[in-house]
Amino acid sequence: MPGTSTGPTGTGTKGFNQDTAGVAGAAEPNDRFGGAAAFVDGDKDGRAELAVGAPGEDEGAGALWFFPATTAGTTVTGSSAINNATLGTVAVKAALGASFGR
Ligand SMILES: [Ca+2]
Ligand SMILES: [Ca+2]
Repeated sequence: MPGTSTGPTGTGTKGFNQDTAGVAGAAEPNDRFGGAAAFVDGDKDGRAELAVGAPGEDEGAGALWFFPATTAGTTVTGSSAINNATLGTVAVKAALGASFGR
């Protein structure tokens, strides 16, 4: 949802899920994609990338997706995903992406 000088606007709102072209994975029951989400300027370029968790992915192992930020906003192009296999963590009911600490 874009922001304006007077606040957020629905015009130009984008939505992503695992069935969006260019997004890794497939939408399945109980994925809980979007169970946690945060905008973080991880590369400190002044634009916030979107991090999305799906704690129910792979029967509760969980996974994370990252969407780049451009001057036109968040984009699927160049998005990536990580899961327990990527991180070398436990897989069973780890619920990776259930929340993002503050
Ligand atoms: Ca899935
Ligand atoms: Ca950035």
